[in-house]
Amino acid sequence: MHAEFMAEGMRCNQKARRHPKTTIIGTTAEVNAWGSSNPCCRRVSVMNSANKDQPSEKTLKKALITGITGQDGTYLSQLLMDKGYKVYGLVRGQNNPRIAWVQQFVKGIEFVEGDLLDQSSLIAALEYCEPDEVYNLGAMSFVALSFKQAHLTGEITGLGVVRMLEAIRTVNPKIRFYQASSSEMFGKVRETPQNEQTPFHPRSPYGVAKVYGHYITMNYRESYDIFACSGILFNHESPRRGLEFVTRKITTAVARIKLGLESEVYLGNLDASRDWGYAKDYVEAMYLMLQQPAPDDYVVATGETHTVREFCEIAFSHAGLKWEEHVKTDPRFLRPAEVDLLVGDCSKAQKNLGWKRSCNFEELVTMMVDSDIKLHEAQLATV
Ligand code: NAP
Ligand code: F7E
Repeated sequence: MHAEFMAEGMRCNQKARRHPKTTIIGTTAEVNAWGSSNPCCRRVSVMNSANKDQPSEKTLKKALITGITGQDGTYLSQLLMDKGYKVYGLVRGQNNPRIAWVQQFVKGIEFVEGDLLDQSSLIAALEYCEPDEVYNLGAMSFVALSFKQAHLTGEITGLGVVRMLEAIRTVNPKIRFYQASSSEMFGKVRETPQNEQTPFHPRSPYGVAKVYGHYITMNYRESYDIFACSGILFNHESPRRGLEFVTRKITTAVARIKLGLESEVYLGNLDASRDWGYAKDYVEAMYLMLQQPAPDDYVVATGETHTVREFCEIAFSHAGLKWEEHVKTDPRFLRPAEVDLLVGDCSKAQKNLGWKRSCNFEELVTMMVDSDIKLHEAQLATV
């Protein structure tokens, strides 16, 4: 029902685009653009000249986020709204059920339809939103799946970037652009720790697609003077992390085992080492990159690395469990090529952006375990 309501809201926004005298800029002044009692129009409001308390259209910064329905999209949209931005979120598909999930965490985003596979939808989204900044977080982001859907991953995660950059070049080359690059680009690492100068050696179709996205972002910056930045972000996690990623798979399993719903969990390579940080800290770095006097690329990381095994140890022991009694391995979760070790050197981001993390590894793991236990307890209470 909720998702239906949101989809209806998007249809109304399209209507507004065709209404030349309607200025759609905010979410608080509850003046309906069509004077209708249709609930789908409640989310769209009009700035009216009598409403002096609201920021004017000129001063209100606007951002369009792709990947709004992902982990980072929810944290970034909240951060930008707290800073007074009007936030638009690009959503793909018909009646995307993830909209309702986003709305549990953030209220006031205006959703617009669009798909990184579809050039014309990106142009239309930019024409409608007129953003000052675009954050391109949309991707097929699950490395394991990228081996099974290599072509699709290239289309979304790689070519999707050039589609958005072309849309920016066409509609307004002054729009500032953030590309979600990834430590997966380092792959079979050439040096440790990895920094902005470390050569890339991707080990998955996802990593390869991200390398394309990274270089095309750099190319549009150099060729067309677009303010385009790449954040080379190392793994970042949170209670909102997708269940397919190893950290959340482990913390969900801990919660379910603790509550007697399951007894074991099957994982792949326990020796893989990752530089894991907290997603809420990392979206701050994205925002800071687009506020600098000149565009550039930055590594964002903690500088520490931990194995999947260490993650298990802390997660299970936090819940009073012994990980060895519950964690089993299954070759189905091994990858055709693995990234063995990642650890980032974020000194440039610290120095130029003034960025620093707020949460260490143990705090991150225990926060995720506590959150999953609470979530499962709440679910059990409703049964
Ligand atoms: P995520 O939770 O997997 O979210 C991915 C987002 O991409 C979802 O909102 C998804 O929307 C959207 N998407 C997928 N296909 C699309 C398409 N064809 N058109 C438009 N949107 C599409 O990812 P995340 O963890 O928030 O990461 C955000 C970005 O940072 C991604 O680009 C990821 O590759 C990159 N990154 C992540 C990490 C990390 O550790 N989290 C590290 C480095 C880089 P649907 O709801 O429609 O599926
Ligand atoms: O795997 C190992 C697995 O899937 C981490 C994405 O956000 O970060 C993420 O990519 C490690 C790998 O994340 C299981 O083999 C063991 O070595 O949580 P993950 P990822 O592949 O590092 C980068 C920076 C991104 O850009 C990506 O978008 O854990 N591992 N056992 C397992 N992984 C999973 N998923 N499931 C297991 O059972």
